[in-house]
Parts: sequence; structure tokens; C-alpha cells
Amino acid sequence: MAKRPLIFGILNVTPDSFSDGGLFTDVDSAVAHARAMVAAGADVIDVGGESTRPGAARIDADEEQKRVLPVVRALCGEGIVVSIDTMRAATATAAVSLGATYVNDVSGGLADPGMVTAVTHSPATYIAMHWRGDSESMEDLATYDNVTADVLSELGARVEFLMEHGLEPNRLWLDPGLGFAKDADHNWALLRDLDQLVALGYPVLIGASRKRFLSPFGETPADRDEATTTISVLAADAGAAAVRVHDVGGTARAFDVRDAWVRGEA
Ligand code: PMM
Repeated sequence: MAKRPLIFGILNVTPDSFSDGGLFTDVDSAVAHARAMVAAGADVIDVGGESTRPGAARIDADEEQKRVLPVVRALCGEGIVVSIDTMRAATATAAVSLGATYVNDVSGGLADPGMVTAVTHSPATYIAMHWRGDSESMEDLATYDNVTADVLSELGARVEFLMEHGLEPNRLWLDPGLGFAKDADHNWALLRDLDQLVALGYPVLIGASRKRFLSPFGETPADRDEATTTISVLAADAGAAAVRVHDVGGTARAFDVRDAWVRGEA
């Protein structure tokens, strides 16, 4: 059976993210929440300063950096492994210079032409997500002939571009981008076909946590943790390398159960 995925705990230092917007806007509360997620079993804390929920307006780079960099500095100072969730090269570069290990770019390098150089010239691992357009336009871009084939080929093009620009293959991860220019059926098809994305040979991150396509299983975002955790376990079985979640403790317990199943003992 595929090994236990890493758990990326979500830390949005934004006023407007769909699930945790406004909760962790000062450094102290953000750091406290990150520590709690690490204690609950997070391997990495994914720090984001710009909401990507459908319809969200973009903020400028200064505002993004004012939100995230003090938090990144504090977490790296405590030895916590940090991922910076940004589409901007300047923010990625600043966060990596403070010690961030991963650059999580929901645009896969498409939003900022400087991103590819920023990551190739850094020691960071780059997580390239499938993306077709920003939050303001993405709902109109959710048309596919065959969502799995189309996402695989569009991500494949990003891989080729990144390699041509000198990114080493062992510093690249991929993400199908659940909810980004995808309707509910697209997300479910991508999850059903996850083994095909894993077969490309790069570590795959899955970000399903509390998203709207889980609404049949929970009305509000906070009601969707069981559905999220079930997806995390199934994603683990399909070979995902990491899951990006709000409910770290529940995910860690579910992975403990899965490990007991694999070992034949608890
Ligand atoms: N989803 C959100 C934000 N960042 N990053 C990756 N790699 N994959 C995702 O699916 C993803 C992401 C959505 O917003 P949230 O931070 O409020 O969950």
C-alpha cells in the first residue's frame, strides 16, 4: 500500500478565505494556530495571504507580504516546516529566504512570469497546481472535453516548461487544483482518476479540504471534515504524497488507523 502522505495544515492569514478567513490575521494568533496544528500532527504549515475563493479580488504584493512574511519568519524561527501559498515570485523569494521549504503556487507559474526563475534560483520544492485563471474568472473556465485528460495534458505542459527553464525534477510536485476552474463533477472525476496523475511520477498534493463540492456531505465548510478526511485516506491509497487540510488532528488519526491496517496492529 502507498505510504502515509504528509499533512499540510492550512494557515490563511486573510480576512476573506472561505473557511478560516479573518481568524488568524495577527501574527500571534496565526503562530498559535500553526503550533496547534503541528502538535496535532501537521508535517508542514501552508501559509497563504491571498484568498483564492471563487470571486475573490486580488490584493497587491505589498499587502500579501505584510500578511505572510512575519508569520513565515516566526514559524521558520521555531523550526516548523513552512510552505508559502503564493502566485507571486517576489513573495515566494522573500518567504524562501526566511526559510520556507515549499512554494505552493496555485497558478503553476502562470500568474507571474517571474515565478519560474524565482524557484529555479532557490532551494525550494515547487508545488505546481492546475490553474486556468484567477478567482474572478475561473468559474467561467470550467469546460473540458475530458477533465482528467485535459488536466493531465495542461499540467504536463507546465512540467515541460518548468524543466526547460532548469527546475530539477526532484523539486517539482503537482496538484490537480480541485475547485479551481472545476465544477463538482470535474473534482470527483479527478479524484476517481488520481492514480493517473500519480503515474506521471511527481509527488501529488490534494487540496479538497472543506471545499464546496463536498456540500452534499456537510452544509457549511466546518461540517465537511469527515468528507475531507475520507478523501485524504482514499487519496493516500491512490498514492498522494500530501494532503492540504484544515482539520489536521482528524486527518492524522485517520492516517494512524490506515497505518494500523497496513501493519496489522495498532
Ligand atoms: N486550495 C486553496 C488554496 N491553496 N493550494 C494547493 N496546492 N491546492 C489547493 O487545492 C488549494 C491551495 C483554496 O483555498 P483555502 O486556502 O481557503 O483552502
